[in-house]
Formats: sequence, C-alpha cells, structure tokens
Amino acid sequence: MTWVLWNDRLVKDEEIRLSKEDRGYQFGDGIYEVIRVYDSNMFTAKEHIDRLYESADKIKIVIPYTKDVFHKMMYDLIEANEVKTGQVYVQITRGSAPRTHQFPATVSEPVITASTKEVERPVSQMANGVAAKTVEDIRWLRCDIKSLNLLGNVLAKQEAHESGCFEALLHRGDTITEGSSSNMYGIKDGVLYTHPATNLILNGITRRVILSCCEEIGLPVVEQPMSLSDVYSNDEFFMSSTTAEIMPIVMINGEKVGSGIRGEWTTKLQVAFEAKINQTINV
Ligand code: PSZ
Repeated sequence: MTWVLWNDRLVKDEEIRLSKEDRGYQFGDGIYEVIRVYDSNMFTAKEHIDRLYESADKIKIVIPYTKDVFHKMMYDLIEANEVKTGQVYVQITRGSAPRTHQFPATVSEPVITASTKEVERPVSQMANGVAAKTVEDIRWLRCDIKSLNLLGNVLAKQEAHESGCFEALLHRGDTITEGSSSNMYGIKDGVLYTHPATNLILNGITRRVILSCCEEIGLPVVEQPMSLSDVYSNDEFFMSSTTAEIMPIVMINGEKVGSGIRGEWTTKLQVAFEAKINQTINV
C-alpha cells in the first residue's frame, strides 16, 4: 500500500480531497521540494527543508509546523512507504478560496501534499553523459523561489525533449543561467564556472554540495555567469539536480563539448559527491 501525506495525515491516494479552487491549481500559488532518499534516509534534508521554508516565506505562506515536525512528517511517509532509493515530493499551496488574484481576505490554511517514489540513481547517464539544447530563458525574475509556476521550465524542457535532448540549457541573451530543472557548470583550464546564486537561478542543494566538493578536491570555483557564445570552449560541462546528481553534458545543440566524453574533473566530483552520500547513509 502506498501512503501520501495530506496536511497532517497519512492517507491512501484516493482519500485525498482537493478543491478546484485550490490556489495551487488555479494560480500555481505555492511552492515545492524534491528530496533524495538513499538507503531509506533523506540526503541533505535540513537544506531542503530550510529552502522550502524560505520559498514559503518569499511568497508569504506560513507553514503551520516547526521544521522539526515537518522533518518527522517526511520520515514517517518514507517509512510508511518503505522507500529505499527514491525521492519525496512535497508541495504546499496557499490553500483554497473563491478565485481572486489577491490573497484571500480570511486566512486560509495552506494545503500540503507529499508523496514518494522509487528512483534509481541514473548511473549510466552519469557515466556516459547526456545532450542539451540551448533555449532562451523566458521565465520571471524570481527563479530563486521553488515555485509551482513552472511553465517557462516546462516549455523549455519540452523543446529540448523534442530535439532528443535530456535537458534545456537556459540563457538570457548571451548569459547562461541554469537548466530547466538543474544547475549548469562549465570547467575550463582547471577552473569551475557556474552562475552565482542570484534571483536568476534556483540555488540547488546539489549545487551547494558540489561547491563544497570542489573545495575538497582542489578545483577552484568562479561563481560568474558563463557566456553562451563561449560554451563550446569548455573542457567539461555538466548539470546537477537532486535526482540527476552530477550529470556530464557531452553534447550541446548536436556539437561536442570538450572531448565529448565525461571529463576528469567531473568524474572526481562524482566520486567526492558519492562519498557524501555514503557518509549520510552510514550515520
Ligand atoms: O527529478 C527531477 O528531474 C528533479 S528533482 C529536482 C530537480 C529536478 N530540479 C531542481 C532544480 C530546478 O528545478 C531548477 C530550475 N534549477 C536547479 C535545480 C537543482 O536543484 P536541486 O539540486 O536542489 O535539486
């Protein structure tokens, strides 16, 4: 039996009752998180829960639980579903109210739903790399919020998908920002470049782990936007996300990046990242 979280209760999927006037449904008025589960343990749970509360705060939703209680709710769900290697998806909307753009006059309770699924680590793509397509980044200017409004991301990913690519590499003019659901990194002459954590990207939790891995393996980091016109001059290129981890990008718009295979620094980062996963498992 698979359980889902519905506000403060674990219920069966078919028991969930959501209103057609839920503001998440009508306006995308809400936020979400995806947390990785390895060996039935959440990886970087604190960072994900902190970011969820920050996203909520940025759009003025008050989550009616302490972070500790929330953390336990996530664990109870993982335990109930006996998740081994997978993910938790959790979303919080502003709740249900007659449709008006402004927030409802009477305080509506946020609506929380969460579910889990098994997701294998993408080992073969992490070894062989994937292809990306460049797509103009037409999203709004608060990409730091993990908002349910994902149309810009959805359309970009679809465009990449239709070209047989795994990910869309987003750019605002000549500035590379991030992926449609990932952060992006280039490595050139032994230096890693990635967009700084501004309003134009989501500051990935995986990104933060990667930056600490860079320090460990002695790879200098420059948090500076990369230029689209120089993209093919990178020796290595990769993307990161909670489920994709560190995934080499070996082809952009059908052209090879670097030697067209996973690079040495990328491999070293994957090893350092995996060590961090194992540290969490063994606590
Ligand atoms: O399963 C999937 O495909 C996932 S799980 C998380 C993501 C994709 N993407 C998160 C994300 C994002 O949506 C954008 C626009 N930028 C960066 C990221 C990476 O964030 P973390 O590392 O926190 O998952």
